[in-house]
Amino acid sequence: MFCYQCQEALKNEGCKTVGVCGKSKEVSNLQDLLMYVVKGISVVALASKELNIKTSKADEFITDALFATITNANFDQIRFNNLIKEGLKIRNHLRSKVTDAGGQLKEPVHNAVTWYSDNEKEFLNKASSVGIQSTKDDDIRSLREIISYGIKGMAAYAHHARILGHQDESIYTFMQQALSKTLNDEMVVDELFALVFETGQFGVNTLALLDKANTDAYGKPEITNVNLGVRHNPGILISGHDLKDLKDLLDQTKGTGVDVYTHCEMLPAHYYPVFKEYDHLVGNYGNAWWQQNEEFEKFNGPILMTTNCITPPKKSYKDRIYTTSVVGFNEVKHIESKKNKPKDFSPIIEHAKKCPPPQELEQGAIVGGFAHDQVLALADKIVDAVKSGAIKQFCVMAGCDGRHKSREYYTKFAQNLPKDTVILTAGCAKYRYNKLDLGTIGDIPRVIDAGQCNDSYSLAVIALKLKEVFGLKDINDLPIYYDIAWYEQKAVIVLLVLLHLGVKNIHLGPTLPAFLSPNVAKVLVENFGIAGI
Ligand code: FSO
Ligand code: SF4
Repeated sequence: MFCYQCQEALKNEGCKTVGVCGKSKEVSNLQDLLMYVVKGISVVALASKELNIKTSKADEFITDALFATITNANFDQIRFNNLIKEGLKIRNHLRSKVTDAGGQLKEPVHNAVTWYSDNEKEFLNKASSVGIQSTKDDDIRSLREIISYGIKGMAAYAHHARILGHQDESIYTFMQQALSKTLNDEMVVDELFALVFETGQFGVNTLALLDKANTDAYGKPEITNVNLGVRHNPGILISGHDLKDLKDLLDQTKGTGVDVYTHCEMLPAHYYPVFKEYDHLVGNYGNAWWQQNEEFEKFNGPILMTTNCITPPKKSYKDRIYTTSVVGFNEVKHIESKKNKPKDFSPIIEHAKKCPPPQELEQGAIVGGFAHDQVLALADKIVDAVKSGAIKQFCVMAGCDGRHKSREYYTKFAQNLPKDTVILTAGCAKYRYNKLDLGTIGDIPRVIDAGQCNDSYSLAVIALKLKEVFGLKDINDLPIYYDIAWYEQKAVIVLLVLLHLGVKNIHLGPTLPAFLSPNVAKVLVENFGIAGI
C-alpha cells in the first residue's frame, strides 16, 4: 500500500504498511483499484455522452465510489470488493452501448477501460500495479493526485446535493473529464496545473449547488444557541454531514421517548429553521471526530455515522455503532439506502430504548449559524465596525480538525489574536476554538461559524460581498488573513475553490500536503503565496 491523501500521512510522507487512520493495506489497495475502475468508467461515460446515451447510473456510481474512498469514510474490505465488481459491470454495460450505437473509444484504449476480473484475489494483484506510485514522474504524480483528491471532495458534496434532489450534469461531466485526463500520459505539467485550477472552478459550482440544496430543503441558517448539555431520556447520536439522514431520523424518533443529539459536523443542523421544529433534537454532544473513541463510550446510546469521519471503533461501543450510505466498517451494522423512500432507522431506535441516557460531558451553549445571509444581514454593522476601527481584521480559520498535537497551534492562535479580530470559521476545525468564549465586538461575536466544511462557500460569499461593499478591486486587499486547517480530501476542494477565487497568501497547516512535490509546492508558493503555519 501507499497512501498520502490526508494530513496524517505517516511522517508526512505516506502510509506504507497500515494507515494512521486505521485503514488496512488490503482496503488501501482496493481503494486504489476502485479509483482505477472509476477512471475507466469516466472514459466510457464521456464517450456515451457524445452519443447521447444516458449515463445517470455511471454518474451516480462514480460520485458515491469516490466518496467511499475519502479518509475515514469506509474501512470495509467486503464493500470495496463489491464496489469494484459493480463498477466493472456498469463500465462494461455502458461500453457495449457505445459499440452498439456505432461509437468508438479513442485509440489507444486504456487498460482501465478494458481490464476485467470478478476474482477478489486478482483484485489485490491488479491493485499493486495501479496505485499512486505507478506514476513515476514526481510532478505528474503530484498533480494527478491533487486533481483526484479535489474531485473526491467535489464528489462528496455533489452526493449530498443529489440526495436532496439537486444535480448538475456539467459537474459530473467535469469530474469524468478530469479523472480520465489523469490517465492520459500525454498531459504535461502545465496542462495538469490548468486542470487543478479548473477543478477549483467546478468546486465553486458544486458548493453553490449544495448550498442551494440545503437552504431549499431546510431554510436559511439563523444565528442559534446550541445546547451542549444532556437530558435524561435515552438518546441517538448522529454524526457526519448528511442532513437528510438527520431529518428522517428525527421524523422516525418523534414521540418515541428517544432524544437525538448531533455530533461533530452535524452541529450546524441546529442553525436551520426546519430542524428547530423538533423538540427532541436536544443539542450537540462532544467535539471533533478524533475524540470519538472517548466520547462515544460515554454517550451510552447508539451512534449513526452518516459520512466520514468514523475511526476504528473500540470494543466497548462497537455494537452501538451504525453506518449508512458510503460509510462502512467491518462487523458494524449498516442501514441500507432505499430508492425513493426514507431509510428505516427502526433498529437504531429500538436499540436506543434499551440504553441508559448519555453521560453529561459539558453544560452551556455555543452560538453559530452565520451563513452568508445572516452575515450579509449584519453587513451594515460589520462595515461600520471596520470603518470605525472596532474590527481591524478577519481571520478565516476554516477546515478540519485532527489528532496531531501540532493542532494546538490553532487554539493558541485564536486565543492570542488581537481582540479587534473576528474569526470566520466552517468545518470541524472550529472545535479548536469555538468553546473559548472569545467575546464580542459590539454585538458581533468574535467567532462567526458558517457551518459544515462545505459552508466555506458562505465564507467566500462573505469575502466577495465585503470586497464589493468596500469598493475594492482585489479580494486580497481585504483585511482578511487565511489560516486553513486541512485533513482530508474535502478540504482539498475547499482550498482549490479559494485559489480559484483568487485568494492569495493562505496559510495551510498543520503541515503542507505530502502529495505536493517540491516543484508543485514551489509554483503554489510563488504564484499564490501558500505558506505553512
Ligand atoms: Fe471534518 Fe471529517 Fe467536514 Fe472532513 S468531520 S474532517 S474536511 O470529514 O469533512 O470537516
Ligand atoms: Fe494514511 Fe491518511 Fe491514507 Fe489513512 S487516509 S492511509 S492516514 S494517508
